Amino acid sequence: MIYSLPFTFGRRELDAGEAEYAVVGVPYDSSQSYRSGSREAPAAIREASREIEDYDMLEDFDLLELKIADMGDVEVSFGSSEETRRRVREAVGHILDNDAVPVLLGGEHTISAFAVEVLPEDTLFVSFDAHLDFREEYLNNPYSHACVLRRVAEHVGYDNVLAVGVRSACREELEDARRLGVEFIPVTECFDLEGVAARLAGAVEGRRVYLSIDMDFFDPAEARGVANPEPPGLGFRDFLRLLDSLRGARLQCLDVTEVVPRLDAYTPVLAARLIFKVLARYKKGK
Ligand SMILES: [Mn+2]
Repeated sequence: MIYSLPFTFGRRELDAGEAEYAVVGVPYDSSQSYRSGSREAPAAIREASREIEDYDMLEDFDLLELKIADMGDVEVSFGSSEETRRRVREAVGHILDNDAVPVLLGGEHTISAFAVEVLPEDTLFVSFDAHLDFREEYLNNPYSHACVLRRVAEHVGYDNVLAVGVRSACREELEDARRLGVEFIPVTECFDLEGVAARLAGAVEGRRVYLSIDMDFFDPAEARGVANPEPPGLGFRDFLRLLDSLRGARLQCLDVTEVVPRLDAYTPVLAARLIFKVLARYKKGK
């Protein structure tokens, strides 16, 4: 072969109709309030994914067993969040209609609120995130990334969201979350890994799960290239332990958000590896 192909996730060339997992980039970062640039993340995560070995030695698993199609990016409508929201819904709906699991590359965390709207209302939304993101609105914008958990909860129900690793919230959103019965696990409780793993396993068993990973869940020492870094967080090894506890879930959708590649060249590598780990563990568990 003389020519290299355009970057696809993991160098995959599968058609959507044959895929179990469909990767879609959503280069949307219009509401990022501190360090912007996550619109560059889908390309950076794809580039990193090309360099990951097909055989995962630690999992004893051939990643080529994962039938992945790369659909490309949703064409973001800059200036119209409403139009972008409509396009994300359409893209995710199309993948679900084809019986594949959408794997969304953010973009900012807001994309989860767009995507979840086409998932069944009894879906459990499990978010790994440093932030509670439960504001009614932020800077007059109800679709700010600081409001994502609230928008999601309005669709799936307040008792169908679970935020893990939280360490940043304003007093008002904390009170709202408690009053409305939203379950969240502060990062301090996550330091007891075995305890939180058992709690997660119980929460997700047999449930349809939307797994949303905001990369600021990790300690900034491991993931520096994020929009709103928030120490202290957990490490990748800890995350892998928690991932084991999610085996009983039925994965409906996965997203990885808030990577800002220009701030750090490693964070997209971590994001790409993490996606393969999630899919490999689920595939092995089947
Ligand atoms: Mn966050």
